[in-house]
Amino acid sequence: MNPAPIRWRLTDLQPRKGDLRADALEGLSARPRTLPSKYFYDATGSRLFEQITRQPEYYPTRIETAMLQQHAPAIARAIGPDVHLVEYGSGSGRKTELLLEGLDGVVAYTPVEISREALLASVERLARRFPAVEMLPVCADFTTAVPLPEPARPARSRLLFFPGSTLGNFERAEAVGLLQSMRATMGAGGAALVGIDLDKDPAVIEAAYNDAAGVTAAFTLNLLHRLNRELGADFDVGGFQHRARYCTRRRRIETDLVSLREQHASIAGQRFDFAQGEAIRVEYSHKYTDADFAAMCAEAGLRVAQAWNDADDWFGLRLLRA
Ligand code: AVI
Repeated sequence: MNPAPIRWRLTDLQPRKGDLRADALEGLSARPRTLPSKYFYDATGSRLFEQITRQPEYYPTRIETAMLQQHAPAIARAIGPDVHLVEYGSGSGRKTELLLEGLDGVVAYTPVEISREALLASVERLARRFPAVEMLPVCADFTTAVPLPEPARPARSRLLFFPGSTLGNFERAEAVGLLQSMRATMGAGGAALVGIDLDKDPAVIEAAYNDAAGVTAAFTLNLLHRLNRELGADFDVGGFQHRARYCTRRRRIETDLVSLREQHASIAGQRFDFAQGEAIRVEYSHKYTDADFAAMCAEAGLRVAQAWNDADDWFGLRLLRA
């Protein structure tokens, strides 16, 4: 017997993946020096991130997954039937599956993802598992407003799913901009389900970004390996160290690559000198209080319609409406 046909249609908005060379030269010339965290996710970085999510110290993925399992019925009740589920990023699997299983009749699923390979891989897998759901992947940069494809069978509403506290990797003004474009995308009657990491004991947070197995350190240092591989740079990666510290005032993990000695590296013929102890800022991971998050939503014209926290108040799911 032939397998059931897989119903899916790709919309390719041909996003620019960014310009690694120009961004690296600009960031390393700035003071303090920076490299954008979006460049973490090449094939090696994506694999290392998956490994991070399985480290005992990295609580967000574990807790959020358990919360989705527990609250899927309440989320389904709040959303109603016949929904077009839209996910920012191409869902690493289990969390998306929990929603596709738990919501009441998902008409279509649209992951919005900049990497075509990651997008197609996740859709192929989910299409087999959920043959009744029309798969409408969009290859695009979700930080810009994304026009969504219309499902063959009309949906009653859209639910935007933005898990993992990925919002926390954006600086506040960018995060508000992203919430604003989510509001435009979800449309009248739509909602967004956003995962947010909550402010807590700094020791717990710092441990999550400094796992004992050193996976997060390898993930961060991969950025320099990537510059060597793709731009022919000559960083001595062993001469740099991963450092992730929680800034309680700004409520964010600040991750740096710290030069262990005086050294230099060249990229595309341009030389960069590093003093001993000099840092390259590579990532922020903001943590939220209820008041912070509600204020950001209000600035974006959204309100928190429902909120779920785990028993320790470490992680939250927020259902947002216009
Ligand atoms: C993807 N993002 C939400 C992760 C975080 O927790 O900020 C990325 C990460 N960086 C280091 N560990 C995990």
